[in-house]
Order: sequence, then structure tokens, then C-alpha cells
Amino acid sequence: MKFMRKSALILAIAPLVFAIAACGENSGQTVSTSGTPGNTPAAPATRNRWDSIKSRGQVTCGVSGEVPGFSFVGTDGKYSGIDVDVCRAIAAALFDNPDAVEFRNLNSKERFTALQTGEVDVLSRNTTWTLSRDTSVGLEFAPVVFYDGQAIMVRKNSGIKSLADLKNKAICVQTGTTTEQNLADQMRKRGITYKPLVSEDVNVTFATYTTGRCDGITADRSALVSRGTILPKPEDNVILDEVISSEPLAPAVAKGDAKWGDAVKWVVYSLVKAEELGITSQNVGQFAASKDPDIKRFLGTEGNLGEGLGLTNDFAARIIKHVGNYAEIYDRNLGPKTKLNLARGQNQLWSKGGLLYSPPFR
Ligand SMILES: N[C@@H](CCC(=O)N[C@@H](CS)C(=O)NCC(=O)O)C(=O)O
Repeated sequence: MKFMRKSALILAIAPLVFAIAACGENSGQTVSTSGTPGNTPAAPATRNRWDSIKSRGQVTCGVSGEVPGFSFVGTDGKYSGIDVDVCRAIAAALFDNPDAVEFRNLNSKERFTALQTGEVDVLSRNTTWTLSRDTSVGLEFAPVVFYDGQAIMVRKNSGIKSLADLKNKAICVQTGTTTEQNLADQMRKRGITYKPLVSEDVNVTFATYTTGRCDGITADRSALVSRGTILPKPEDNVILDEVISSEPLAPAVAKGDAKWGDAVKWVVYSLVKAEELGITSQNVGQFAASKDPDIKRFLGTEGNLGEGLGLTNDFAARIIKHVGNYAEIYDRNLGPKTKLNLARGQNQLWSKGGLLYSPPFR
């Protein structure tokens, strides 16, 4: 599936010219795309995306494929990660089949064009929700699935303890990201000169760091932890304590199709609500007989909330049965039993001091 990245921008609909802002307010650029169809040419973003997904029989989901715990392709070609599980949850809601997904690997520069052109139905790829992405880039964000912040990794033996110690040093960073912008902002604010070594490819970014050409590397903290696990000598590196930004990572769809956007939003809320209600993939069957009106509405044994989204009324039950609730997804991909071992922190339910909160299912 790695080949997908190369073909990611080759579209059946041609030629098209899109003004895109790769990652924020000042980064508008013009990209021209034309050529032959990719594997499964998807229709351009229309007002009835759900209908075209239905007739295709699977949802096309843009991921990175390069960030373990978020989206990663194993040696067996299988995708895993929290972002991948969000795609699978969407497929479960739509088709009662979590495998009805085609994944497309997209790097940071490619991801928004792929969404705008309709090559992917949804982007579930460690993408930070920002104002300009919401407006000029034309994205519609679903709820945040991982609250993150930007950090810096350095070699343990470098003596570097803070951002200030990186004065006049080289810092590796991936282009088309908020990471690149935040680093520039922070250094300007603090009056620190530095040498950014910029790459479009995450593997090049990290290889440049491991070969010693940069003194530090910056990314979302979760991505540093994640990619840190696959460095040649993980124990030789350390992530500095300083967190220099807020990175709320959320799935997104193209603007202009409220029905599809709502469906994706409520799939994400279902994961959070199920955790709140104590419903898991293991016990969801037992809840079918529940007399609690909240649970009945949530599982669709009463009312018709799903229909309002163009889904079946048991869409949330389908998701939980196949993919599990938010806690199950988190533990499986990022929790203590994984190499990442990321504490839930802000990604806890609101009732446990975190930021995850679902509006009522009513
Ligand atoms: N959250 C930030 C950064 C996202 C990002 O693309 N980070 C890089 C650094 S690890 C990455 O995930 N690259 C993976 C890839 O290009 O496939 C954003 O939305 O701009």
C-alpha cells in the first residue's frame, strides 16, 4: 500500500487547479493535478458523498501510514493505529464492516489536496485543527481524537536541554505542517536563530536526524514518541520537556457536505459516549436489553437518531461491536501495553479530568 503515496495526487478528474493553503494562513500555493486514475478513483467532493461511498461499498480514508500508534503499515501490509481505527469505526457505522476501508497514504503536503479533490472521503491523519484549515483550506473538522502539543527531540549526549540551547543549530522539521510554522514562531518570539532542515518525507526527516545532520528534530510530541520507537537506537534520544504549541488532532472532511460531515462527527462522538456509558466491544450485546433511555437511544433500540444522519439507528452499536470505545482504541494503540505507552492525560474523559466530551445523543 506504500505505493499509494506516489499515486495519491494522480486523479481521474483532470485537469484541476486548486489553490490550497498547505497548512495555514500564509502558505497558500497553487497545485495543478492531472493524469490517470489511481486505484479506486473517487468522485470529487460533492454534496452527497455518502451516496457515492454507498455505491462504492467502501470508504476511502487518507492516513499517514508512517506513524506507529496513529497510522502505520505493518510488515504484513495491515494498517493499525488510532487514526486507522477511526476509519474502521466509520466503515463499521456505514457498512457494519470495519474492513470496508481503502487506506491511502498521504504525506503532510498531499493530504489536503486529496480531500479537496475527493480522492479521499475523510482524512484521519494526525492533522491539527486550525482556523485557516477550517476556512481557506476548506476542511470541516470532526471532534478531536487526540490532544497533542509540539515538542523537540535531541540526542541525550548533546547537552541540549531547552529550545534556547538550539541557538545556531540545525533542526529537522517536516514541511506542510503546523510544526514548521510553530518552530518559526517560537524562535522568532524568543529571538533565537536556527537552521531549519526541511523535508516533505517523514522518513527523510528522521534519517537526516539520525545521521547527525541536525541537532534536534521537532514534531507533535506523540509523533516523536511514536517514531522514537523505530529509531536505530531509541535510548540515545530524549524528548525535551518544553511543549511549544497546542495540536488538537482531528479527522476532517471536505467542506460543503454537511450530511457526510455530521456522520463522521457522530462516529467520533460515539466512541467517547460509549466509554462514558461503560459500553465496550465485549459487553455491548448485554446492553441491548438495557432499560436506560440514554443507552437505548445510543444503541438505537429506541428512537431514530441514526436515520437523522443517513445511517441505521444502531450505527453506534455497530461501531462499538467492531472497533470498541475510545478507551479500547486508545489502549490498543497508545496505551501502557504498547511501545508508545502514552498516558491518557488530556485525552481522558471530561469526567476524569480530561478534555473528551460528547454532546447528548438525543
Ligand atoms: N499535526 C501537525 C503535524 C502533522 C505531520 O504531518 N507530522 C509529520 C511529522 S512525524 C508526520 O506525521 N508525517 C508523516 C507522513 O508524512 O506520512 C499538522 O497537522 O500539521
